[in-house]
Amino acid sequence: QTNPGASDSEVNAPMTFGQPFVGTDSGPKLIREHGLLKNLSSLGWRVEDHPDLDFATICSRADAEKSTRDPNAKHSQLVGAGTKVLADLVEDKLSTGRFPLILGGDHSIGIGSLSGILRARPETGVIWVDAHADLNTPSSSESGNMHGMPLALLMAELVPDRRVIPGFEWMEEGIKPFLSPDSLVYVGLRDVDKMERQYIKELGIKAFTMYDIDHLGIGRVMEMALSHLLDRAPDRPLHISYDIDAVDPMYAPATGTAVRGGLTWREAHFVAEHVVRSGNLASAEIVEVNESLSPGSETVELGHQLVTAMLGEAIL
Ligand code: Z70
Ligand code: MN
Ligand code: MN
Ligand code: MN
Repeated sequence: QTNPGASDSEVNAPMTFGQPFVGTDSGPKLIREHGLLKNLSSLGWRVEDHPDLDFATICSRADAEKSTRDPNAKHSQLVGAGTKVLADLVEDKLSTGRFPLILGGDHSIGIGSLSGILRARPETGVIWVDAHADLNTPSSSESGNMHGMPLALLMAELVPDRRVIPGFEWMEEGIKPFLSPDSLVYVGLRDVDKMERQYIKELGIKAFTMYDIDHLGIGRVMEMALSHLLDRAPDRPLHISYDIDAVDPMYAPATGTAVRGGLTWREAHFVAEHVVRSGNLASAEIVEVNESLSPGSETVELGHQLVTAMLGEAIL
């Protein structure tokens, strides 16, 4: 499968403030050093390698403006400032016809990526591959870590006015990016908080947990996931947000919140390979690779392979 003349824009978003560990910002650099550019070129992409977003500078300005409100969203000024910049960049790449490939960083960057995507193409369907639901609101979160909140911040049903979270006032300006609960599908869930479980049920969000993957197999699960998003809107664009912790820690130990009982090496690849085959994939993201938590493991290699698969590499 090649993409002759297709243009891809690699956006590097080395965010760390959405979670407690250092090292999550090394993901883009390591995946790039693995030969990603050459790989994507040989798949037919014209790659535009965007320099790393400089969150240290963007966020230090935000830090100086720190508010006294306490929304139980740690570093919300920093995450807010960083994701605002990412949203503008992703929106711009999409509206000029490019395919944004976003390398994280922790999963709080999803707030920025999806805001940009939904402003450019509000009808986008989202496949969220993760051990976690990332659906906490600042008030439901037990940790206060913003990488556990991106999807809630995008749903009007859960956070109707984002101005209550310091740093996120920008989400209420201009086109407000909201994700409809029926435009989201989860794959790989196995560590869901009590309130998240309630939200998933109340909002009727389609979720394929590890139980479903054991029961039906990954092939059937991915068919059902895509048919949920595409049956009623066969031409809509799709976005995949791939948290490396969806994969079993046997293969991807270098991540902040490893949870046993995840996707195998092949299941992890299949998810990416199958989404590409729909022909609707318009943007992709990989997050939470943190080499420093398990140095020398094959996690970076896996992350690199999953990105390559999401950009169209097939076995034959
Ligand atoms: C938990 C929380 C989370 C990623 C951990 C964990 C969230 N539900 N997300 N690792 N990527 O803190 O809200
Ligand atoms: Mn490699
Ligand atoms: Mn996540
Ligand atoms: Mn996760």
